[in-house]
Amino acid sequence: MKGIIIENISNLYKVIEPIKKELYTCLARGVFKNIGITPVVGDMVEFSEKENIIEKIYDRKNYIKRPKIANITQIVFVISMKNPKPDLLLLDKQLAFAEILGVKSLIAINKCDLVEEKEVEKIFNIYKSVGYNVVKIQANEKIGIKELKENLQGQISVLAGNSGVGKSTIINALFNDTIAEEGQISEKNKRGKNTTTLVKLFEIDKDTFVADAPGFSTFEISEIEKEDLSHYFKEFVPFMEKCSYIGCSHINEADSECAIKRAKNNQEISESRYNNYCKIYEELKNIKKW
Ligand SMILES: Nc1nc2c(ncn2[C@@H]2O[C@H](COP(=O)(O)OP(=O)(O)O)[C@@H](O)[C@H]2O)c(=O)[nH]1
Ligand SMILES: [Mg+2]
Ligand SMILES: [Zn+2]
Repeated sequence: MKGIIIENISNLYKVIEPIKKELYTCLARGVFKNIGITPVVGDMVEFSEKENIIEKIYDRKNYIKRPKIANITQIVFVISMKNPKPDLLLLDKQLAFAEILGVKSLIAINKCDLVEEKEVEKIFNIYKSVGYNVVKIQANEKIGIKELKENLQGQISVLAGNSGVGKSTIINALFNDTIAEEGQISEKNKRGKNTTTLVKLFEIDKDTFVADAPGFSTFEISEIEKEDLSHYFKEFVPFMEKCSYIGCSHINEADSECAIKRAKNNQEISESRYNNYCKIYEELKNIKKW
């Protein structure tokens, strides 16, 4: 039988069989350890129904180390307008990470009730004009949840964002909308407010999974070369080839030589995105020196 691992507690794996939606609690075969691979949440696996043993792990489309999760198709970056205030440097770093990973990004701007509309619009427009999908929500009142849900359809999404931005509230709002999933709600509530480090996939609709992944706010982009960073700021790409020098850093070069700086001056690239690019570039430079 074929299934998807939706939860892992020590050596036990909860596997959902996607057609009948039956849940199986499985062990993994010892052979995986020998070949240096352990099943993780998100893995598509072959398992024996009789013995409840995972026999095979299908090739992964992608894999994130912290938290351990495989085969995601989308990351939902949650920011809140207030408490905590938006951290756009972190967001831009995370968006670059998603570009490297090759998964879709969705930005959810939460707690829109706590500030004036024009503040929300400012951030919305920065990212909308880059070409990202952006939704404005107020999770505690379930405002905007329908549009959010439309953007989750058919995807395996993981929610990322600083503590307190509203990730758990969003997951609950998504569920309350799906009456058939009551079993999963109560299981969720049982765990209460404990800050658990476990990743768990929730099926909110057919072929639609969402994971609340605590700790999924620090990203490893340190592996990338600073020279490659601009490729992952996707609105920079069309301008890059018009820079005078190959290997233009888009920082120290004169405005007359750098098409990205010119684009920033003409407001074709947002100042906020450009400044964060410079900050991340510096960070990467310092990591490498170290
Ligand atoms: N005012 C307001 N508060 C919210 C909203 N969404 C969530 N909250 C509150 O923000 C706090 C943190 O939410 P939580 O879901 O635990 O954040 P998490 O740490 O990202 O999982 C809770 O007290 C929520 O009730 C919102 O849209 N507006
Ligand atoms: Mg939470
Ligand atoms: Zn340049």
